[in-house]
Amino acid sequence: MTYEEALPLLARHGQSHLLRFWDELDEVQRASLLADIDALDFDLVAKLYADLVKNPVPASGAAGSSSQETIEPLRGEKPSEDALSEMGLIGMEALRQGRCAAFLVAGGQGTRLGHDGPKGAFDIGLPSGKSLFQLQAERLRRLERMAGRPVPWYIMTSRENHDATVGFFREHSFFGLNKTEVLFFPQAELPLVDGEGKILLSEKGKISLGPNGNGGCFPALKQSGALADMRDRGVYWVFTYSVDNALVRVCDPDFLGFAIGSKRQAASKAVTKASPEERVGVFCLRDERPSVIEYSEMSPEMCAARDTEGLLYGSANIAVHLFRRDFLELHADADLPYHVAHKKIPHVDAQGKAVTPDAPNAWKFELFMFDLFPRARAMAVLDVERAAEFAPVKNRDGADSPATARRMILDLHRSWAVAAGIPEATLKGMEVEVSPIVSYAGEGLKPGSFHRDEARKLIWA
Ligand code: UD2
Repeated sequence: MTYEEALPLLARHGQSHLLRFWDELDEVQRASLLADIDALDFDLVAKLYADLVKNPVPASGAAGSSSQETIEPLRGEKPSEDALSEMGLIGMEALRQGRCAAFLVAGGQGTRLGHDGPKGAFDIGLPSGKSLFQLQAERLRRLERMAGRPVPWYIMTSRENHDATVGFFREHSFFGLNKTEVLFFPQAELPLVDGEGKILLSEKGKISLGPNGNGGCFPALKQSGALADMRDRGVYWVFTYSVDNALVRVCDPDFLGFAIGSKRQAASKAVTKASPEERVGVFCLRDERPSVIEYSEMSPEMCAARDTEGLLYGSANIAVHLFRRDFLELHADADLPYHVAHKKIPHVDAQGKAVTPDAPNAWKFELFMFDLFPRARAMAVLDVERAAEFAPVKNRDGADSPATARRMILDLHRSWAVAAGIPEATLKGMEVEVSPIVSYAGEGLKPGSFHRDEARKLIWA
């Protein structure tokens, strides 16, 4: 696109300010700015601004929202131990047949953590110093050893963190995985807009862009060729999950067996919501369709509602899903609803001065991956134990922080050591960490598996 072509296009959309600093830009900056303008869907941005900012409809699920939709709680299933181990055998057989792939959505910017690299590269402070990526890679390595074949791992990045993510895996030799089984691709971006719908500039020659939400993973799967690659490999189930759960059981055989047995197109894991204000989506039926309503869109009444068992909307989404590949192929281009968030976005103002706002100043538009659920005829929700499977790393400190995730992992591994026959007295005053390569979920451990490091007050396997 040339400057002369950009001018009328921007004028038509009221975005002429994007070329305001043209004369101050060098050739490289000009080419990059024109490329970004050429790639932008101005009609979509105008529609999102009009529908979600200018004339917003009440947040979905908010009490008294305009539509007359019905909303009811959707509770998960709790199979017995025996049933679950039966499901585990079915899931492991599916892994042996190469029917399952891991799909990590890792394009988020992790701003709440205050970490500027890819969130998966974050070291949560375990004695081993392993990053979130390494913990997940080693869980896959353990599964591969049990299944006797590799599990392909697709990783969605964003433009901001793609190179750093790929670089981190290369630096660590893919954590021992075969690099032909680890495939990266970026999701699409959307611009940030101010209260008037004007697209922000992050620098004089750069449009303020951000990843389009984890729901951008479906079109990205298709456009990157990853979905076709899965088909060529005979993948039938796509285990889709968030990078920032330090306890995530990647391609969990029990969950895979549960989904296979459900004969449904989609399945998800749930934990009991910890409190009305916990920042998690909740499962529900909206007009009878399986859905999740995000914490940012629940009304206070909905958060606080209780029944005899506790919170009425107490089945919390932990962003651990299984989708059938054919279901994803059917809906890769689904017109999912956009969600909007008011954010503090640094930018340059009309005078070209860099501004770091101390209050939200811009609107971010995002797609949510759980919005695919209503397109499934029905879905299966598996209740799992929070202490064993959900340790979010969201904030620098306090709740859902590296410290709380570290504590949860070490507590869980201590319980594995006790179950393996290590006396409590031996563990007193010691930290216990078990490598995922040695044990996926506490299986196969015996006293002989463990080593002691007195100096570090550490028992490890
Ligand atoms: C997510 C869930 C929420 C609950 C919570 C538990 C969604 C929409 N919300 O909330 O219901 O399960 O996690 O921890 O799933 N990501 C991308 N691209 C993006 C934005 C995010 O890949 O454009 C990834 C991100 O890297 C992470 C995951 O999505 O792996 C969730 O991140 P988030 O910060 O968007 O979601 P959060 O924590 O607000």
